[in-house]
Formats: sequence, structure tokens, C-alpha cells
Amino acid sequence: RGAVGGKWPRAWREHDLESSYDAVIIGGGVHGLATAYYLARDHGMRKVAVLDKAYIGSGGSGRNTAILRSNYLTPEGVRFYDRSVKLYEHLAADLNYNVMFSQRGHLTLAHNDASLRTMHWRTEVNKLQGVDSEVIGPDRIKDLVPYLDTSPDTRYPILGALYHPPGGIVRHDAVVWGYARGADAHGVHIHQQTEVTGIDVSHGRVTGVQTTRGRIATPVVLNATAGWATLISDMAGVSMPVQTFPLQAAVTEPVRPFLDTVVVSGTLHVYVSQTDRGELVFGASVDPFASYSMRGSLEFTEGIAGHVLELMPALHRMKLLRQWAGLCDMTPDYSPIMGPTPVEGFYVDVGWGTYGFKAGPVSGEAMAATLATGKPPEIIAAFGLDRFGDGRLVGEKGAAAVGH
Ligand code: PYC
Repeated sequence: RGAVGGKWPRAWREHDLESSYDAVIIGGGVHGLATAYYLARDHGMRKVAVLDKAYIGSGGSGRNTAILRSNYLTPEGVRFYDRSVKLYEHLAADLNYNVMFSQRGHLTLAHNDASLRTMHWRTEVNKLQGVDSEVIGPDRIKDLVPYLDTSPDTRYPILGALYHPPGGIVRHDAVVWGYARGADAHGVHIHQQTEVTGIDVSHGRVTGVQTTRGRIATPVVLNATAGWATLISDMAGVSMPVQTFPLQAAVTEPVRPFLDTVVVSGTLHVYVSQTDRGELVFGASVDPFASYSMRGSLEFTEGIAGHVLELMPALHRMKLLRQWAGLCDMTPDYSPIMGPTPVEGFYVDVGWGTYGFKAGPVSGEAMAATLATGKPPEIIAAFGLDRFGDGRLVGEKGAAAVGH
């Protein structure tokens, strides 16, 4: 759909809130919108509402650092995120929307023997799942990223890296808008500025959702929020083993392209990539205390600047343009919580820690199948809420930006 008479058509429509829907999805981020899109497209379920208390993509989907990769450590995680990378590879064509996925390669640096060992471990798990990863040494790292200081006499010398060629970055809001437009075209109603204030449960089953615009009767509710995962689940009487922490990020002024891989250092708690606009995007680890704050802090700026300069001293004259924080709902095992809950009809797609954005497409596909059939597909079977009671945790030490 292009501009007609110089005016761009609206990508998704506004609707009156109907008094009932077949399914209500809480959270208009990439997970909620992707679920709605696949529900309508693949399962023919079109009387679906997506609710967001602000505007779509205003939560974690607009606050991440847009990194895509599948080089995790657990076989369950690698398979899951690899399916997401595969869906991202075709997303622009599927949605007819340029999401600017740039598979420029992803490097996780190792500064000590213990990390190098973990990189070898991840490589082997990745290869067994058919995912392209290898451990490379400082010379190849320097070829890929000439601006990195790979000399042996730095405070944290680079001993090697896990190199993952399929990884890269994407334009995050294009993903949100593309899914929104696709869902709208299949008949889904997207309701922005519509805050959920309560979830009605009767005899152990969901019956409706209370919102600031009125009540909706529905037999199926999905909590696809990040930052508010526990608060929304509490409304249905389901408690989640989740704690919420801010994660801060920042971008610099734009400069000519010089960095065409994603560089991550777990030891230095930093990751860096360059967007197509030329800005450098920096992110840190989650803040060390639980909070719902979405503001940046001076400590973060000082810390990140120091760490980036340890890796790339040549950047010392660059200026930061802006900084922000996103909310990370952390679970005890660094894996998400997806599937049914003890309340019939109430499903969750939460606990997205620092890994949610990249999982949007696969989560949407899998949650759509779960909502349509009532049964989670194999690809998310390991991530059910019941694993905490049963002691079947999926310890995902390939998660980034968390202090393991
Ligand atoms: O999983 O690659 C990642 C990531 C980077 C920043 C936060 N998560």
C-alpha cells in the first residue's frame, strides 16, 4: 500500500471497543501483535483484540537494542531462537514491510579462560542444533572489527570470541508496525490507550477483561506484557516467579559506517552495534536492583562509556545523543514462561528478561497455536509455568546482559 494523492493510508485502523471478542491479547508489543497476526492468518481466528495501555511498541519492543541471534546454550533455547531468526529472515516478504534485518554477524568476546570454555560449549550445542557458530581467535576478530583493541596488554585482553554469522540487527519499530498492519489486514482490532484494570475469573475460568474503556467478555486472554507481567497475572490470581529490573541503553550521534558486526562483552557488561543511520547503540546489563524505572542514570553513562572505550579507544570523542531504560522481567532460570496457567483460558507469554524482542516472531507463532488449540506446541513445551513446581528449570546461560 503506497501513498495515494500524497497521503499515506493508515497502517492500522481504530475501532470502537466491542463488548466481546474470541480472544483478548494484553500488550501491543511485538509478542502480542505477532500472536494476533498468526492467530488470524494461520488459525482463522479474527475476532481478536490487542490492548495496549499506551501506544503499540511503547514498552520493551521500543526499548531494546534490536539484536537478533540464536547462539544460546540450552538445546531448547537454541532451537527456539533459531526458529525466530528463520522467521525474521522472511519477515519483510511475509509482511510486505521492510524490517531492515541485517545479518551482519554477532561476536561475543571472551576475556578469560572460563568464558572461552563457555564459548566452546555454546558452539558445540549450536552446531548440534544446526546453528552456525564457531570460536575464533584475536586475529580473525581484528579482521572483522578493526576498531577493537585486540592487543594483549589491555586490562581485559580479548582471548577469543563466539562468532555467530546469522546474528545481526533489525529495525525494531518496523517489526511492530509490520505485524500491526498485517494483523489489522486480517481483521484484528488494535486498541491503544486501553488499559486493563481487571481480569474476570469465574469457577477457575476466564470470562472477561475490565478496561478503562469498558468490559470485554472473552473466553481467552493472553498476558503478553513485559514489565507488567506480574501485575497483569495477579489480576487473574496467578502469581509469576518474576522480578522486574531496568536495563539501560543509549545511542550516539551518527557517524560513517565502520562497525558491521554486533560486538558483545559479558565481562565488560556492554554490547555495541551500528545502525543503518550510523548511530552506535550501546546497552548494559540489567540494573542491580528491582525497579519499574524507565529512566537513564549518570552512573550508567559513566560505566558504559568506560567499558566501550576499553574495547574501542578510538571512540573517545563521540557524543551520546540519548539514553533510556526498558523493563526486564527476570525468571530464576533466564528462560521465558509460555503457555497455559491454572486458570482455564488465561495464558502467559512473559518472563522475557533480556531476550524478548528477538523472540517476537516465534513466540507469536507458538502462542497463536496455543491459543487456537489449547495446547502448547513442542517448540515451547519446556517453557511452561509448571516447570518451577516440577523442578525442570531451563538454565539459559547464553542469555545476554544478565550477571550469571
Ligand atoms: O540477547 O543479545 C541479547 C541481548 C542484548 C541485549 C540484551 N539482550
